[in-house]
Amino acid sequence: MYILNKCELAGLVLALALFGLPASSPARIFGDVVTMEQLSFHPDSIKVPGDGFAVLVVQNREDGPILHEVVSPSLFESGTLIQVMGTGKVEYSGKRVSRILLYPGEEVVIWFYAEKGRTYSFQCNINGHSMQGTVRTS
Ligand SMILES: [Cu+2]
Repeated sequence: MYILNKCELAGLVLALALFGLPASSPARIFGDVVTMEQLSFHPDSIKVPGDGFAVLVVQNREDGPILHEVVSPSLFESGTLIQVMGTGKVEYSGKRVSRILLYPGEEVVIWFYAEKGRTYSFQCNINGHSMQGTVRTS
């Protein structure tokens, strides 16, 4: 069996997103949307099919000038994370994504491979925030 490498996977996912789905609904194209509002993630738990590609969109929708971060050792680990895109600032530790900073109005699109039976958690702990979200797989 031929196994795609990560770049090919990302290209495939991107091609599917751009050409394979109806253009009417951005949410459908880009996957599950989690917003940051009033210092929490909404919804704080989402479910995606296991053993497949998943797309998590995180948007900072605060009314005030509140900076948030997305930190996720499980989502950002090698073998899971495929690509990160968006208007936020992505920080790296070596080659790994360490966190994503989002100002109000910014969003990030996280492409990853969701393994069956896993729970991927993500957090924002900046400035004393204690925000917690999870992606569960079926
Ligand atoms: Cu925050």
